[in-house]
Amino acid sequence: MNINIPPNHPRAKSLHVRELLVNGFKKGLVVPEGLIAHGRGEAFDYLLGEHTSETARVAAKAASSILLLANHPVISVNGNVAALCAKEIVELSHVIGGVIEINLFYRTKEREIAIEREFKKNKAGIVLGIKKSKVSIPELQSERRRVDLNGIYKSDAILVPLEDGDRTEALVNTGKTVITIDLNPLSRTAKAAQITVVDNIIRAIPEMIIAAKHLKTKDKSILKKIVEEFDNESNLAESLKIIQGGKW
Ligand code: PTJ
Repeated sequence: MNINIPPNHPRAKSLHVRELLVNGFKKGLVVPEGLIAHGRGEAFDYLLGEHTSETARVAAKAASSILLLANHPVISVNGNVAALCAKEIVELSHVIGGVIEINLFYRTKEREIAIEREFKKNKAGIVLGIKKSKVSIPELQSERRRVDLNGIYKSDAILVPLEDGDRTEALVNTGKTVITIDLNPLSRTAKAAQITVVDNIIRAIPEMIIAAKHLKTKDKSILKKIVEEFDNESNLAESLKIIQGGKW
């Protein structure tokens, strides 16, 4: 059943996003736990005023700069990401010249195939993470430890949106530059990553695409300066202030 959301409903946008998740669940992309994770994100989004803050925009710009500067940038995707913004992830991967790799917490062959199909439907080139890999990230016990030799394993910068804390910390420990998108500025992932975009992924990825398209035309020294001037701790503190002050 697809519900009819009246366009003038005060929470129309948020209800549409819920429908994307529910449809993703029905298509076998999203796990039930993914719906719970979305609920948590939604609560923070409500407190952030459901729009992209200037603080998030600064982080998105730094994130795009890192990905453009990297030799081997990778975007790691899970079920929620596939359901919410597969098309936009594909566009971002093209702009930054990066690779998409499926990496699931609740890993099953069926989900990997369904998620790969979703990205291919949206014109992705190679989607890694399907074949059983022999390489893994040290320190991790879960199914997420297995990574592709030509993807996350050899990446120097990696975007891991909606990620769990253990894996983010393990990735940081490998020496890679880790970027995340997380609506919760207090999460372990938000604190461990070098760059955290505190925004809803449905707005953050389009923001990163705009920034990357613009920055791609600039000299590398400008991108390096943007990265040097970015401070994740104070950026997170700014997002917390927005939540506490309700000043959106
Ligand atoms: O598809 P799988 O098997 O890899 O599983 C994916 C989930 C999301 C279920 C898994 O990674 C998980 O359990 O994630 P966590 O640990 O609940 O973390 C998700 C984080 O993303 C939380 O901090 C949420 O606040 C945040 N979040 C949820 N929805 C959004 C979001 N951040 C940005 N945009 C969202 N739409």
